[in-house]
Order: sequence, then C-alpha cells, then structure tokens
Amino acid sequence: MTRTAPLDLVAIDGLLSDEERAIRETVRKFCADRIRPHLAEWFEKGDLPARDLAKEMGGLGLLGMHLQGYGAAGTNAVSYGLACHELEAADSGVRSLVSVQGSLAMYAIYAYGSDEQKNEWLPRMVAGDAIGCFGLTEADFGSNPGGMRTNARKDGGDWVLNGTKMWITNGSIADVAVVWARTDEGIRGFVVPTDSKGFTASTVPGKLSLRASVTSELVLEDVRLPAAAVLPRSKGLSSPLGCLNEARFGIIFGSIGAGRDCLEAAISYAADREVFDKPLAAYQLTQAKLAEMALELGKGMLLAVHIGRLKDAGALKPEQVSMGKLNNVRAALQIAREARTILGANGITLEYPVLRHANNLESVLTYEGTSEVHLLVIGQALTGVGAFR
Ligand code: TGC
Ligand code: FAD
Repeated sequence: MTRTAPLDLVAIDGLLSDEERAIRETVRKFCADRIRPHLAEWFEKGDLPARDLAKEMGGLGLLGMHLQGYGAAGTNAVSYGLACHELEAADSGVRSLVSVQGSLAMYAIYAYGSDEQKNEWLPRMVAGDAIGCFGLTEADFGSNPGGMRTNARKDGGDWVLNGTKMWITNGSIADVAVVWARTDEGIRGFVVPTDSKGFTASTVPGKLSLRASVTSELVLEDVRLPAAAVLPRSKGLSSPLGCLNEARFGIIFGSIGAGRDCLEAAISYAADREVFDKPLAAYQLTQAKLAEMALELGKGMLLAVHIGRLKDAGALKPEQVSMGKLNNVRAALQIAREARTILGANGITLEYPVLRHANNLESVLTYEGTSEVHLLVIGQALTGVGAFR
C-alpha cells in the first residue's frame, strides 16, 4: 500500500506558488544536511554553533528574508513562514535564532530605526555577520511588559540605561541588543551595541526546553549611549508589540512544522515496530491516533497559509495572529505528546525527535504570548472588553 504524506492529505502544495515551494525545498535540504545530523548533540550540550549557522543562513537569504532592501531576500510572508516551518521541523531553537534575528531585532530597526541605524546594522544582520537580540521581558514583567522597570534617562546629550532583561534569546552571543526601556516620553526602543560599557549578558542555566538555543539575562548598569541610539519612530508599548506580531507570525508556520516532524516520526515508527506479532500501524487505536494528529496538522497548516495570505495582502490583524499562534502551538504540542506514546520507551530518547520537540514546544507555548494572553486577545476582539487586568 502507498502512504500519503500528512500535509498531502490537505493538498497543501496546491496552495503554494512554484517559488514558495522552491524556497521550502531549499530550507528543507539545508536542515537535512546541516542541522538535523547535529540536533541531538546540540540539545544534549545545551548549545549550538549560532555564529556559524547565522553566517550560513545569511548566505541562504534566511535572515530578515521578508524585509525589503539592505541586501534582504525580500520574499513574501508565506515564503518566510514556510522557511520557519522547515527550520522548526528540525528544532524550535533553530527557528528561534532566525525569528529573533529577522522578526524582532532586525524588524525593530527596520520599522522604527533611523536611516543611520538601518544602514549600520541591517546589511550585517542580513548576512549573519552581526547577531541581534530583543530585550523586552523582565523577570517580573513577562506577559505584562508595560510594567517594565528598565529605564532610560536623558543626561546632557546622552541616554543612560539601567535595568535587567530576562529570558533573552541570543542575548549572550549578540552584537547588538534592541532594548525596550521606560523614558519620560513612554516606552522606547534603543539600539545597544553589546560592547557598550555597563552592558553584560549571561546564559540562563538549567533549561529543560529549547536547549539548542541561547537564552540569556541582560544587565544594563549606567549604559551611556549617544542621543542617536533611540529608535526614533518607537513610541509606546505598541512599538515592541508590533515586532511581536512579526515573530508570532513565524511561529504559526514554525510550530506546525515541529508537529509535522513528530507525526512523520510516529508513522514511520509504527510501520516498522511489531507488537503482538504485527506492525503497530495495523492497529485501529494507532491509526485513530495518527488520523487525529493529521487532522490537527492539516487544519493548522491551512490556517497558517490563510494567515500568510492575509499578511501578504496587508490585511492581517493582531487577533488573527493570536488565533494562529494559540491554535498551532497547542496543536503541535498535542501531536508531539501523542506521537511520543506511539514510540513507547524509544520516544523518550534523543534518537527520535518527539520528546525534544515536545519539550521545545513548552517554551513556544509560553514565549511570544502565553496561551492565556492569546485567549484574552481573542476574547477582547470578540467582546470589545479587555480582561488583562
Ligand atoms: P494595551 O493597552 O492593550 O496596548 C498598548 C498599546 O499597544 C497597542 N497594541 C498593539 N500594537 C501592535 N500590535 C499588537 N499586537 C498590539 N496589541 C496592542 C494598543 O493598541 C496600544 O496602543 P496605544 O497607541 O493606544 O498605546 O497593552 P497591555 O499593557 O494591556 O498589554 C496587552 C498584552 C497583554 C496583549 C501585551 O502586553 C502582550 O502581548 N503581552 C505578551 C508579551 C509577549 O508576548 N512577550 C514576548 C517577548 S519576545 C519573545 O518572547 C521572544 S521568544 C523567541 C522567539 O520569538 O523565537
Ligand atoms: P508570566 O507572565 O509570569 O505568566 C505566568 C502564568 O500567568 C502564565 O500561564 C500566564 O499566561 C499567566 N498570566 C499572566 N497574565 C495573566 C492574565 N492577565 N490573566 C490570566 N493569566 C495570566 N522575551 C524577550 O523579550 N525576548 C526574547 O528573546 C525571549 N526569548 C525567550 C526564550 C525562551 C526559551 C523563553 C522561555 C522565554 C523567552 N522570552 C523572551 C520571554 C517570554 O516572552 C516570556 O516568558 C513570556 O512572555 C511569559 O512571561 P513570564 O514567563 O514572565 O510568565
């Protein structure tokens, strides 16, 4: 009997252009050749060669790929989503490296920066010669970044920044940090070269999730920056939230990629594994599990492509991004956990991807807005009433 690939069940390729499929295949091959063979080792070590990878990804045009100019690939949003899908089918941490670089650090400079800031940083970041991070969250202000304590005060012609940011992806390997701080004019973004005096970053130890990713604490102690360090077009909390829309978009496609990888692993394992004298795939209970997973995967991918088309049409609303992020991360996590049951004891090892993905997806469920935050965003859109506080 022939097998149908999970996403062929919803005929996903028919919704994509030749160029979109070609980009997807390029990233899939890059992951097969350069990422997948090393993932177990990186996950176990709790580290990855981010600088080398950034250079290679820059060479492929994956960094800030849907931005225009500055050497960026200038693809549409769906292509960027498909790249995230393939990267996260390998590992959420690898997709995070690309998301934070392109959708958070670069996008902040691109959307709110001066020409000087853009010309100084974006070409190097596109190429992977400079790595960026995005410091919004603080230890006591994750879901509620508007409460942040990090502050920037004017001193003569300079800005002086003080505060601590927590859980910052790429923080201790970054060349530049986009730091959000409270000022007399409200929350504003600052471009902070990480070799600035008073800036330190240290890696968060002991993570059980997203281990193939660098997660850091940033400390800013009287970091003195010139007047030109502020992102001139950043005004209030809506500026960093505008960046989050971009990164959350990538996660809508990415998370479902992790789900796809788990389902593919489960199908392959069930075909080979014999229990009670016949293949695991031949039992109705197994097929029901696989079919449920394929349903969630297919619906998630259709939602991703639909949201991608809305974004390319310039019609995407934040609550639609929340629907996609909430649904697809939840679906991927459910698929990963169910796939793990099919693999039995083998499922808990690094020889197979399922528990690595499930562990990673716990972070993905929390970062870029927890499930509860996205439920409240959707609830607010439905009722017109905010229930965050
Ligand atoms: P609220 O009063 O609702 O809004 C403040 C201002 O922002 C505007 N706004 C948005 N603008 C753009 N995009 C959005 N999605 C926006 N949502 C709201 C709003 O209109 C208002 O504008 P204005 O002009 O009136 O001032 O804000 P709030 O304080 O009640 O908070 C709302 C809430 C809870 C939804 C928001 O704070 C939130 O999204 N919290 C979650 C924080 C979060 O997701 N942090 C992620 C940090 S980065 C990260 O995790 C990277 S992980 C690595 C990776 O991506 O791979
Ligand atoms: P909290 O906000 O303390 O939430 C704890 C619980 O309370 C959650 O279940 C939450 O949903 C719930 N809750 C909160 N508010 C409400 C409410 N109003 N109603 C009901 N329930 C509520 N941040 C960055 O700025 N940059 C990064 O690069 C970055 N990278 C990250 C990488 C990793 C691996 C991780 C784990 C996090 C990263 N973050 C980053 C931080 C991330 O965005 C936050 O962890 C996230 O926003 C949640 O904040 P918190 O962890 O403080 O949880």
